[in-house]
Amino acid sequence: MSDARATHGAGASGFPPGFYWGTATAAYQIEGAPRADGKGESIWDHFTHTPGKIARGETGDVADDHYHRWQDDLDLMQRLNLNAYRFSISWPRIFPDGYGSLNEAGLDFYSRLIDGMLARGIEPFATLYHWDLPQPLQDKGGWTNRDTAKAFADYAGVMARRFGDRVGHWITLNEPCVTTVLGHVTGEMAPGEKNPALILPVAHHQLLAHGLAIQAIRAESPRPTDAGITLNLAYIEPASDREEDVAAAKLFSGAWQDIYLEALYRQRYPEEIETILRMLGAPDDLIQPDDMATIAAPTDFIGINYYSRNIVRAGQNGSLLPEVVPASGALTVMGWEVYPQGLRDLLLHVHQTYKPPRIYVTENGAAYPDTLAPDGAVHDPDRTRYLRLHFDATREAIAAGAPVEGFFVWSLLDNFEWAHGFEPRFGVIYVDYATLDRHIKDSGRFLAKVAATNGARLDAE
Ligand code: IFM
Repeated sequence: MSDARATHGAGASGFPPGFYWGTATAAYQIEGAPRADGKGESIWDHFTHTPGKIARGETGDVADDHYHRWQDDLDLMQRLNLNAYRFSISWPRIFPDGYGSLNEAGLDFYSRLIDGMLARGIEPFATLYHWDLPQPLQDKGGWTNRDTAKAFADYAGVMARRFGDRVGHWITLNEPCVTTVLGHVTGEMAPGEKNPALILPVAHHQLLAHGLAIQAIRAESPRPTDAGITLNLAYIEPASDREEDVAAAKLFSGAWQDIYLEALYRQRYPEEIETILRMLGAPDDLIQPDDMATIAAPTDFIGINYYSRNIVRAGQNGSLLPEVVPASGALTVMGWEVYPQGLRDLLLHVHQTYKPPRIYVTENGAAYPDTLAPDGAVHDPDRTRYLRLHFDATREAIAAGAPVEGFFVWSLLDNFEWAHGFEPRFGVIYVDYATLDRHIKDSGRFLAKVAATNGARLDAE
């Protein structure tokens, strides 16, 4: 949104005045209520109820019961002094079949949620797709089917028409690379396909969906709006200077993230990556005239989700597939290396290479093994340290010119971490899954001080 608060450059704390301090969540990970008020089935409802897919057989059927506790959760955000909230809208709550008949009760839920944010001085950042594709669309091929992109644009247009008076920030897709690789190649995420030939079709149709949705949002929103996409970017380095490792890192980076960046900002797929992906089996007529121009239409911002660094080496024993070297050093519960300088360098790389008008860090955070003390406290110094280091890295990137205007911690609440179930706890608020009670962790109190001082109190405990 081209409003007056978008002033680039650092304020006294190192963060621009009006910087957005928020948390991020996703519908399937927190809402529960999978069939409430006419909601349709999503691929995650389906996948989690398929035996053997999720650790301990857990599902998001209840999750944090945010669908019924949203007012308390917004109150908690207010207690944390947050001025923004990145949430996702569940497509099958709005269109149970993915398209066609609109479910007004689903719209009402988000309408109340948005009003609740605004009443508390919290700016809504709505993500339209955080992986919960309506199952009826999956039954027609999901992201392998070009029609899914059109259905997504229709849904995006309806959202902008109905909520655009109150929502000024739209994120089309969250982390399309995860849908592509983990959903269609390794199969560890919904829909659980294991077919490398799907990489290019699934990536391309998601990007097309994004481009068509940007057009629809702009056409339908009743006021000028801020619209962009969120990518999950890792800081990728080769394991050595050996030619094979350098080539492996390039291939990994190409398939994981460069295809999205290059398509969005340069209207092309990196040639060598496209060649390899086509060799894996993409159809000849996949990319139709005007597709790349649609995908690369200018956006108002890029959202970057950053967690860690990946060191990549050539596949062992003659394998052509690059390998990620197991991380060492300070690791989170996910086995991810704590590498804050990667965030600074990535923000600067994206700024200098692709020049987006604005950048939001739309996710950053860490899972650690938290315990709830009898007095209700949760002492999580590792998470506080992780956040402090990444806030600082962001401040350094801003000082070096990156137009970063908001930071969303992943996550508000402990929640359903996809195939890992509930074990990894990412929240700055602890959820006692036996009672669903919430307890602000020490890291949440730290975030509250940072947000209240616009980053001047990074030393606060
Ligand atoms: O929980 C996920 C989220 O859904 C997308 N980004 C990464 C998070 C942590 O794995």
